[in-house]
Amino acid sequence: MISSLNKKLVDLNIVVLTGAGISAESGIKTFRESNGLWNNHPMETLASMQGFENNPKLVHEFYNLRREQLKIVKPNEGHFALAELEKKCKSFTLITQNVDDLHERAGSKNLIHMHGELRRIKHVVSGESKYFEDSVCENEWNVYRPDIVWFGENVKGFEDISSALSLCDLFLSIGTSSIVYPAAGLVNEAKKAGALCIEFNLEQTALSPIYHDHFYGKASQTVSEFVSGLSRL
Ligand code: BJW
Repeated sequence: MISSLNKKLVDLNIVVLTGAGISAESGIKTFRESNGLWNNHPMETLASMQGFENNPKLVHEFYNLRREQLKIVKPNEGHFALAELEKKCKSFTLITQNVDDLHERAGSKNLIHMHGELRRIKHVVSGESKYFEDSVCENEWNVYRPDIVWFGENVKGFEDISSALSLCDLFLSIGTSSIVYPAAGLVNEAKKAGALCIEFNLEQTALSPIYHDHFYGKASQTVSEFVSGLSRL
């Protein structure tokens, strides 16, 4: 299937979309699987402006805990393989839905956090965003919110995402359930540009039939093996 690209790796424009599955083996829970992050709460309570306005304490405590967790987790082979791939092709855009910072810690450079970042908070009135590693304390619960894209809010970097997709030869979707839009629909833009589209997951997703090829298994392994294979192109 890769040979159908008819190009050498140094000539390829690659776009990668990652989801919670790529960070699962680093110890960060996914959202929707059993024992996932949202098991104990309906997602609207934690991932919507209305949920935040109803209970800022609950929402800040949830994100404070996850910010603390970032201090102990590390990137895995899947993150490192993508950082290596970036050095070898013509252009590389990594679009992540993840709010952790494991891609940048693995060395990825051209990275778009389309759903925001755990290590940023945003002033609720001015919208000003700042880097923040600690816990938001009680006297600031109504002043700042996590700089995370919640349901009903616009995703970040969409212009850059669209222009990367318009040139794309190879589109890889890794560790996402393909349930949340507009991220799930990016594969359609890649296909319009004529890209070869490949999905990496533990199992089939609702959008698997759209992809040209699939690698089932743990991303740390399947992505590293795939990148090694591409390097021989
Ligand atoms: C492994 C693995 C291993 C595990 N190896 N794989 C109806 C139709 C279409 C759209 C909509 C609709 N109704 C509403 C919408 C829009 C809405 C939406 O899509 N809703 C759906 C639920 C239907 N989207 C939005 O609101 C977006 N904004 C938007 O559309 O703006 C325009 C607009 C403006 C005004 C009004 C309306 C629209 C914004 C979406 C923001 C999403 N934010 C979240 C929450 C962040 C908060 C937080 O972090 O706490 O981002 S949702 C959550 O899901 C998070 C994730 O980034 C996102 C995607 O999840 P992901 O990464 O796919 O994780 P999982 O858990 O679902 O899947 C993990 C996968 O990994 C599984 O498949 C496993 O098998 C696999 N896996 N281990 C490989 N080792």
